Amino acid sequence: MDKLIITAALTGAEVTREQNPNLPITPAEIAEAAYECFKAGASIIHLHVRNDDETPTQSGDVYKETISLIKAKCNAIVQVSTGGAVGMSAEERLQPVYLKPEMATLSTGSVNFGDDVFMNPPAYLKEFARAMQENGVKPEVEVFDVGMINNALQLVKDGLLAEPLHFDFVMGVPGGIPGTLKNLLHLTESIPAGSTWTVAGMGRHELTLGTAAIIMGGHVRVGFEDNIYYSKGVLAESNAQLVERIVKVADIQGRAIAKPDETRAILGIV
Ligand code: KMH
Ligand code: ZN
Repeated sequence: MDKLIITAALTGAEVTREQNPNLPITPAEIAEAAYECFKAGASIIHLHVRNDDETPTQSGDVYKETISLIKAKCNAIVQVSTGGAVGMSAEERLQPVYLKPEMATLSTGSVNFGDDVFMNPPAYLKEFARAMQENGVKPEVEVFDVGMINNALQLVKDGLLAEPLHFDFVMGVPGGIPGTLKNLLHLTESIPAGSTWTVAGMGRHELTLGTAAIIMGGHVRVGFEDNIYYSKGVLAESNAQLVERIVKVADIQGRAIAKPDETRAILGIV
């Protein structure tokens, strides 16, 4: 089994300070949270940014500032979001890709997202994949439901994505695939041989599916974007606390943790 890649999803676009007062918002707060997660064992930082009033933004300038603050502290891989927030245009969402980060997310299908719809029509898929290809960015394919795997394979056929693919199974979003072990098994059996995968379980699914991934040879994403609780009814104190918890599970299972350069080697990031 490869060493375990831990991704820290620090802020997201939807969680508020009212829900968890420890949510990092400003570039400096996000960079500090990234550094704490790096020290705890995260090698990838899944990055969203916010305006000062907490609203989500895909501003290239805010991403640029945040990335440079993170890079000044550690060598974690920065994976920018191209999902942004529901309702944003393709142009808005693509802005951080032009900064040529090492990685970016690529959602390969539309999905109901709570009361909203996270729109990813076929034209977006092609446009986003092409932008990543042209800017030398490694995509992480975000799979909110099983049909999105096939959409990614179509992009491979179209010459817009290169194998081996790296998938993130985002499970337990209201409107997406439920966060069950049976579904995780089905997803892992539906991707091409040689692919790598990580799992982002929403809420209480973060720990159960993360534990399963550690045992199955997959990788794990944790953080406030997906889960604001440490245990039932108890808010997490920090993103790093969630990273520390999954590191403990990996230790118990005897799975070593990948450092950023080891993660680059596993994912073929040059
Ligand atoms: N905020 C969600 C609508 C991504 O980062 O690429 C989309 C999202 C996925 O968070
Ligand atoms: Zn995200």
